[in-house]
Amino acid sequence: MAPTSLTTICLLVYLSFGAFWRSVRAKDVPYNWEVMYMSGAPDCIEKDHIIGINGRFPGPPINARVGDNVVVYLTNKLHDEGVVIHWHGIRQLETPWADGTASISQCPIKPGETFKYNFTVDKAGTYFYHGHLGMQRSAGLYGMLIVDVEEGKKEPFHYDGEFSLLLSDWWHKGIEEQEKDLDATPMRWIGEAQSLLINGRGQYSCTLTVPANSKNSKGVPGCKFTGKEQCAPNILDVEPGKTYRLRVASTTALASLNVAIESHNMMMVEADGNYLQPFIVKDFDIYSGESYSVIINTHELSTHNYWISVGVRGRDPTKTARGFALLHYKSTGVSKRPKHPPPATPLWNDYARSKSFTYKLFALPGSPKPPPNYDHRIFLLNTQNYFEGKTRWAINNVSLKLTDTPYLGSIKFGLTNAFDQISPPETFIDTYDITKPPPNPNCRVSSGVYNLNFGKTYDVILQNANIIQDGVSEIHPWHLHGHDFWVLGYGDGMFSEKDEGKLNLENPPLRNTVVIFPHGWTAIRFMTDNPGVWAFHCHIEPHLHMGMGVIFAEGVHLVQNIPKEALSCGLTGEMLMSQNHN
Ligand SMILES: [Cu+2]
Repeated sequence: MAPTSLTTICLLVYLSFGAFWRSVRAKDVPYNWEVMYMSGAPDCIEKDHIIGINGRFPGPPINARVGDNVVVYLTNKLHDEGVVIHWHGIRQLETPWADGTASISQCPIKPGETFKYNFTVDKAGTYFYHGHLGMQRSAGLYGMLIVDVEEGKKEPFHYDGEFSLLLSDWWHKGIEEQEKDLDATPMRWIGEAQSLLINGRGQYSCTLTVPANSKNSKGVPGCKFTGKEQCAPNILDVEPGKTYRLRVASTTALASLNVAIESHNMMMVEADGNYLQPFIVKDFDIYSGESYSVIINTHELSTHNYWISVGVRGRDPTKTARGFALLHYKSTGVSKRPKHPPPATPLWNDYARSKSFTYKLFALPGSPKPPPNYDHRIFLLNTQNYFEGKTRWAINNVSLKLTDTPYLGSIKFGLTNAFDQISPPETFIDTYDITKPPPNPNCRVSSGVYNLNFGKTYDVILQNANIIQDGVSEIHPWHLHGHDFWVLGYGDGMFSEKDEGKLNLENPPLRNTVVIFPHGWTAIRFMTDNPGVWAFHCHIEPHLHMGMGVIFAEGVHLVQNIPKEALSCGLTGEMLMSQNHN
């Protein structure tokens, strides 16, 4: 036998054995989910048109291990609207069609239809899932997604038990009305949330901060709970002298949050599924789209219970009821009220405090380092604008409008009529004054995409600016699909050459969501190593609704095996129909 044939046979044996081995190790984690409308009172106020899964709000958690295939058969039981679910933080390597972004990775699942999501979870961490069509996330379509390390492997920190806290903000007005208001001329702002929810529970009409038979200074009565009410707070049962991991994720529509636990320090150990250089805090900020794990040590001896409190930062918090959970020591009675009032949330507009926390986030030594140089750099200026009298958010003066055909299909099959073929600009004029409202408030609306070169290193400099109102700039948490990125740095004002030396190439944290502070910039670096079409957008639901995002396409020609069901709408739908007839 010629040596080449022998090599070929060995390779084939090796490949098939490799495939066999993978299929033995990888476990399918199947879920059958029905997305449906529900009514309920998550913050003690009855509301209908909550979007839940299998009769639950928030949706059921997914628990998997690294290497598992998560398989979700998602049936749309909504009456007259489509649905998709995005698996936030999962990179979807080789399965870009399972990213769950309507108009980008797939068509909305039609009422009555079932779509099979099937993807591998490749990295341990704290993730969540949520709706990614219109403002369905805001209506309650979300849940936790926890990925544990492989069997026999260990996390780089120890804990005896764990809890998940999924944070959200809650409006009494339904999303249909909110969307209508945002699209009105002039725009009617949705206002601040009525309450904050922890694992879908909050209190609006009563308060936990005073005993049941009294009222607080604003006249709000103390809550009377037996514990069975939907809006009764979460209780975390802990034992004295133990170590716990709290997995905290924020899926808020708008609010930036701060989390504190009375009389317990927290050690930050994980952000967005990546390990941090641990550091100790008394409280921490979390923006929409972010997740953290913190480690707490319970007291050796405790005769009472403690509040976990969540409050709003970066926006006026006075209209939004804070969220509370109870850290219950099993050594005490569960009904025993905490001795002290809940920890106060730091002043909402103390941005220096927010920055000092954010600037302390570094990667755990041994984490992947960024390439030392970039191949391409894109500057994205965030502005608030008008288009035909409607308020929009724009990036380099272009406001995103999605199309009916998923980009993944239209780019893969060269359907150039499906979206605007002119790509948005990769930079903006360097004389732009970010401290002032836009000189020309009108922007362009486009469905164009950024075509990124495959296999390269990209920098994105997110530049924040003043909104239409004088002297105001807002916080925006930007989330990238399909990738983690290194956060190289932040700064105030306009990014310039002098900031180049400030970029951290040594131990920048890897994340999938990063904040830009008012009138400031944030620099990130990532590799275009994941063929697909990926959204990069502000995670504030109404901002995205008003166009605050961009579309990155990379290596789409390499994408294989897109299920037909993902493309059964718009021009790809027509293409599939005509193929069926041939
Ligand atoms: Cu935003």
